[in-house]
Amino acid sequence: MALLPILHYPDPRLKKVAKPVAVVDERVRKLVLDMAETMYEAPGVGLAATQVDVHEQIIVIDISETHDDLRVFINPKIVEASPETKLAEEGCLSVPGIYDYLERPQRIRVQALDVNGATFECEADGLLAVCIQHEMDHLTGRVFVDYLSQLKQSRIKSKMRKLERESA
Ligand code: K1U
Ligand code: ZN
Repeated sequence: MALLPILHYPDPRLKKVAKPVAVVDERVRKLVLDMAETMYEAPGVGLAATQVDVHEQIIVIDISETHDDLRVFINPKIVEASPETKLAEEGCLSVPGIYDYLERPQRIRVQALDVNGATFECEADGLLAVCIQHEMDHLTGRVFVDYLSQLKQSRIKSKMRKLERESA
């Protein structure tokens, strides 16, 4: 397994739209393992392939405290979303140190492929629902700060650029 470098906002590569995975093969399974190791090490509860500069529709999530409940979603699609919404705090490994509240559907039903290429569906609410929607946004080139006001976005961009300069 290998740790993959995570792109930081406002890197333009975070805006790329991911393509569907054509075949779930050993290459994809190795990428999933590398993404999981990268997420656990960060540490985070989710990671989208876009964040490691791979523009394919792959997400890994583990919201357990024990790091033993890895969920993998390949070519995910939201097939149902509740009309009820919920305000929840979000963070992002691509925007370290920034947290803010977004409103999203409270419950979703997702269809995806697993690591064997089999189709499955699952229902999610709470943190899992927030995380799936946040990661699926990455696959379409959206970062959670894109939903915030222009003022907040420009402050966050300045803060991130300062951090990059300091760590260079
Ligand atoms: O997409 C990402 O960068 C991962 C992100 C997922 C996420 C968390 C919370 C709400 C929405 C999406 C993170 O994992 S941020 C880090 C984080 O939340 C966390 C880190 C350590 C332990 C528990 C949570
Ligand atoms: Zn994120």
